[in-house]
Amino acid sequence: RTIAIVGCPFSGGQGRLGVDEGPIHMVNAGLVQQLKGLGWEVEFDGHHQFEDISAQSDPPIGKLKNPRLVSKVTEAVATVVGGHAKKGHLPLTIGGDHSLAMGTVAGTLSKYPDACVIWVDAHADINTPETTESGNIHGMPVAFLASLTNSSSLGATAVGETQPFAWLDNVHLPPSRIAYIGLRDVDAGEKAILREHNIAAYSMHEVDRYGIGKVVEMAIDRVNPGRRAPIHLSFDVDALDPTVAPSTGTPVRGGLTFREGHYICERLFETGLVVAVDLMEVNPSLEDEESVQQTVAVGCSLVRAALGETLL
Ligand code: DIR
Ligand code: MN
Ligand code: MN
Ligand code: MN
Repeated sequence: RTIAIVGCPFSGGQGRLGVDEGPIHMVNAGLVQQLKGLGWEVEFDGHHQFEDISAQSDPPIGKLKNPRLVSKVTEAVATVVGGHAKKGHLPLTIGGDHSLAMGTVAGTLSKYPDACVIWVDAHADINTPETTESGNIHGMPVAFLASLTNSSSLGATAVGETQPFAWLDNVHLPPSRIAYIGLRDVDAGEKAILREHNIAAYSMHEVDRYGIGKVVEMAIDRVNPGRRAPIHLSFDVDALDPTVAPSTGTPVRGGLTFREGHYICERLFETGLVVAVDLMEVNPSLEDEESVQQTVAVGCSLVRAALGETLL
């Protein structure tokens, strides 16, 4: 089996510079060799080069910041990820900010229309262009994927300009096929959306209550009842507690322990259903050097766990 690493040095879905360096640090830390060590063929032909759109030519649309840039980049990522999936390879996308998952999940769905998504994150990333308080698109990818919003609701564009994100209007991830683990910083508007659509959401409260073992089984059963559908794992490193993964743009205390994060990855791999993995939001420009090293190392080890590394 072959893994295709898609390195995505991209930060346009949020405001803090440096998250684009995440994939470069993870590859420099030896990720390719580590995955080969697990017995995989690994394809990596350098980090993705994105077309640049200057800030001046990308003013906000409604509240959305950098809409044209994020749309272009995520559409390109969808094509690349979908291309690898169609060859039977397992795309591993390293971010970069979590807006990239609009592209990765769309790519997965192009090959596996019945795929479900396990979204491991402190945040629900399900704001719509109406509910967003920050305007940062990394807080919105799930709303776009689940068609809770469409491009025509984005707000006015220039006369004659086509709506960015129109390409996502044909991507439909049913809300019944999304499960969250690790939530603890969910905006009021997002809570209403989760409730309205009865989305499977296991916050840190449920992790405390049932333990991570039970939570992962419940999450899989909610989105994948027969345990036959392909699984896309989208892991935001800020799901981990900031003591475990300090170098990330929006850390929130009270997160997953090192083992809880790894357990999720190990258990999903054991199902044999994982067809794509994302590891997002490592920002090597935040915190001191030791924190950066720690966060990069934990990012690599989460990926290894999701791709078959076992403790014994
Ligand atoms: C917040 C933070 N809900 C927003 N989201 C983050 O900007 O929409 N997602 N940090 O990872
Ligand atoms: Mn490939
Ligand atoms: Mn996220
Ligand atoms: Mn997050």
